[in-house]
Amino acid sequence: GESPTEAASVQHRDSGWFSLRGFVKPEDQIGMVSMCRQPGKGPGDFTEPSLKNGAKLNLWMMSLGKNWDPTARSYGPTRPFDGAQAPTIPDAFKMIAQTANSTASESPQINPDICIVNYYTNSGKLGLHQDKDESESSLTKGLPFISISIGDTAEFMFGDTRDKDQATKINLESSDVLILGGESRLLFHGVSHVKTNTAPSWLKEETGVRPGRINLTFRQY
Ligand code: MD3
Ligand code: FE
Repeated sequence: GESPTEAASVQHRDSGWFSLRGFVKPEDQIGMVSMCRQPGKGPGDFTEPSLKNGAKLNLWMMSLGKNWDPTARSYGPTRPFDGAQAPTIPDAFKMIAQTANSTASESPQINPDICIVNYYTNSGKLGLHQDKDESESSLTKGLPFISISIGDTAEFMFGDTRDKDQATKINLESSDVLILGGESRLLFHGVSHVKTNTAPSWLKEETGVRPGRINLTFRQY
């Protein structure tokens, strides 16, 4: 069969932006979904971040490697609300992200120490925001983020401002990889909505019936 590097189509947009469509192999997509479920209801499992205004995003988060605390906007070995240690990032995950980076982009390689896993239900969304934190050294070092999408397709938006109407919208499908380096690291970005019943049928059959989308973002701080 085709190797992922042959099958994937690479696109280069603005400075530092690379995307690969169809990069993650079916068996790896299945493996990633199963592994993301392993923490189960144990320590470090998915939690629903609460927003100050009480709004619902229908988005659940899990941090691997280190914990990201969205309220304090800081990193640590454990998460503040229950003291749970972040599960380790599986080597297989790192390998897929790094291979995508070296295949597609001109960005330097990263050795990810944190992987943020977002699970969106079919009504999940994430408003336009920047990933720009004082504690980030990745920005000054010019290191990229690597994002992998699995499951239902998302309409992803990005732009130079917080204005939704000016944002560019693209679909992120199961197996797509985005690499955000250089100036693209500072783009405003978010998920406008998830498209019901758009995941590949073999993925749904293999991983069960829970609909929605998983996004894994690999970062080195
Ligand atoms: C573009 N996650 O976790 S991933 C996030 O689909 C986040 O779950 C979205 O935004 C998701 O912070 C988008 C792709 C992504 C990640 C970081 C970026 C796109 C980016 C940083 C700059 C520009
Ligand atoms: Fe983000």
